[in-house]
Amino acid sequence: MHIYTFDSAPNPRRLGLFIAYKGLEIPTTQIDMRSNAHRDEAFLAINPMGTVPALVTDEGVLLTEVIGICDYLESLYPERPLMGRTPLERALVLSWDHRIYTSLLEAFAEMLRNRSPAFANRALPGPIDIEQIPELEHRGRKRFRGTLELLNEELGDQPFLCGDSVTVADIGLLVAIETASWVKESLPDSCTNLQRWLQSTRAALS
Ligand SMILES: N[C@@H](CCC(=O)N[C@@H](CS)C(=O)NCC(=O)O)C(=O)O
Repeated sequence: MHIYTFDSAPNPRRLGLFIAYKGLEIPTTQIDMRSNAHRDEAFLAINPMGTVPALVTDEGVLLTEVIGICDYLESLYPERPLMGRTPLERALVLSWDHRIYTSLLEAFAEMLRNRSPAFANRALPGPIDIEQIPELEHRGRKRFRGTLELLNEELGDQPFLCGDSVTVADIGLLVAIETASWVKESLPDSCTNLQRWLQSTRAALS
């Protein structure tokens, strides 16, 4: 199998932390997004979506979604599980991951991509050129902040999002928080449960 990625971007980072935690070594090519290599014909021939990360299996099948790639790797390499140990845990992990993706990572992308000239006509990732809607920056900011406060309440004194073990959902939340400075956001000090969770999650993944 082969992975195409760009380590410093948020979605690639989700996959990178997953792979590092499991201690996997997978042949990898960096697609330099700063020079728009993800939009080059050579990469589009591999992944017509033009997004990273992407994994091509030994059978030649393309996987383009982080959660799908993680699920595949978890099935192949079940040691050091990150997607739950029982059917119910797995359902909870997938639900949390989806929620973190839609409420935080998409809110982050809304802030990042709807004002900056660097993303003119590129308001959404992928092959379709889409114009910016500047008002979405405000909506993304409101959603991002509100979601952190909600999560802080819901987490309470639980060690991780899905209970006692770190999972792929925690990785998504960690990446959203650690990348927030790109859009001048951060985890408020008042979110004390999440502050504690952040330390535990960094330690669990290191
Ligand atoms: N739904 C994809 C999202 C992948 C994605 O949006 N990746 C960004 C980098 S963080 C990208 O490739 N952007 C390409 C672009 O901006 O055109 C996933 O879950 O992996």
